[in-house]
Amino acid sequence: MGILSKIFTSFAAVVADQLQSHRLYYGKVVNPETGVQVDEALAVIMRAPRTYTREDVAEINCHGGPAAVKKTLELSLRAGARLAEPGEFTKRAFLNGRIDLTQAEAVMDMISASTELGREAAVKQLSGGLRDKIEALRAALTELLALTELSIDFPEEDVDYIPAEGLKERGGYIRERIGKLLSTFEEGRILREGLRLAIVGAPNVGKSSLLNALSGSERAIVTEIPGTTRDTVEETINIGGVPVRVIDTAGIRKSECPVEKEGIRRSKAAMDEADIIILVLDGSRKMEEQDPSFFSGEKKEAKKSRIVVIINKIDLPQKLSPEVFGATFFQKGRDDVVRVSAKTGEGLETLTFRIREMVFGPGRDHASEAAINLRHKMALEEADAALARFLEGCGRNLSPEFLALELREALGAVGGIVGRTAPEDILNLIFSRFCIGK
Ligand SMILES: Nc1nc2c(ncn2[C@@H]2O[C@H](COP(=O)(O)OP(=O)(O)OP(=O)(O)O)[C@@H](O)[C@H]2O)c(=O)[nH]1
Ligand SMILES: [Mg+2]
Repeated sequence: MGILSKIFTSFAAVVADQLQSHRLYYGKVVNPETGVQVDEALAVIMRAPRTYTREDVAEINCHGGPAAVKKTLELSLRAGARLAEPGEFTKRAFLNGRIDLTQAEAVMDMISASTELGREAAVKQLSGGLRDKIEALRAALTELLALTELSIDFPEEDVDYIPAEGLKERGGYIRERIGKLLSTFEEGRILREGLRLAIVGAPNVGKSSLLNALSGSERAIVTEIPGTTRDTVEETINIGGVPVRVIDTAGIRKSECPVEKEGIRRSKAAMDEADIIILVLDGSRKMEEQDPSFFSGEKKEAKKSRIVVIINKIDLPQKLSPEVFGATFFQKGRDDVVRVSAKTGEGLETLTFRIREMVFGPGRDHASEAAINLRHKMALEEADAALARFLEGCGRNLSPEFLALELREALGAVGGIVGRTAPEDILNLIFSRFCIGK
């Protein structure tokens, strides 16, 4: 407030100290040393506790050009303000109990969201979607702990005494809920970090054309000369709301040219790192002319569901016999193959649909209620392991004291997700990920 009164004069002729809370005032930013006006601006004072951080806040909205902002900032600093550390406002909001740790993380997700789906997921988390689920888990664990401890205190009496079977059943149910949350990790990772998708295939089948068609730009060079793309080309594209890092690669064939050989090595590396591989075939040429044998056996069994086979150039007369496929490509049925033309755009919608399905699961193309991140995953796995030991202990009729220890560990891990038990270094790690003051 003091700083604001030094550098801002309201046209409403109110001294800055007496500005009403949550009311926007029109005025000017002045250099207090010279009295010279720097900019016309709007200023607002928001008194605690109805603020983002639950502390008093003063904001100046000046004109957006870099010079006006820089000068206003400079005057504020000279008047006694300091720059916020990365994530400082959100950290204060967390420390003052306005939001929990999952909501603080959601602020970061929101700032870095590059697509609608990413934004939607961040909003859900920001409004407490994940926090509520975690709090419900904590409540269930606390209840189970209370029941377990009851049998420590009153081992012989049957005041509400729950036999081991009852404890096991409840414990099993909590594990199921943890399992459901854990299963959203992959989706959360993709919405936050983007999906890595590699386009691979023989030279000249239209890989670069496909990248260009998907991104709606001329990102990669396309020519009729086989071997055009030498290095991998990356572009982040919004595919049906999913942020996708598409990697166009050099066509794979036998080559003696050292440049091409290095390109091909990079193509294979991109394939290894990809979440989804798009294998492109040229429909206007015979299979023998685009030998994809490099591909078979390249990927491990577990990853086969992550491969989309595409026949490109369907606008031309077709020479690639579809029957070849069933045998060649992992017994994939013909229905699995997506037919497109990078030139006319035909079939690209089906491809988009297929990619979304791979992210959200078959028949489901919307995001989960709450999708967890790596920190949540590690904590949930810790809780799950403790619960597994608890259940095993119940089976062996271990003494309730030991069982309660496991439950306390699970509770600690789950509590850490919302920040009830998070140590300082974890907090610093989370907030330093913010690249701006927010
Ligand atoms: N008619 C038709 N031509 C296409 C289509 N897609 C690509 N082409 C043409 O095929 C040729 C090769 O296209 P590229 O996109 O450069 O192929 P590539 O797979 O990236 O080739 P390399 O980088 O050499 O491995 C170009 O002449 C394109 O115009 C298509 O759907 N229809
Ligand atoms: Mg290319």
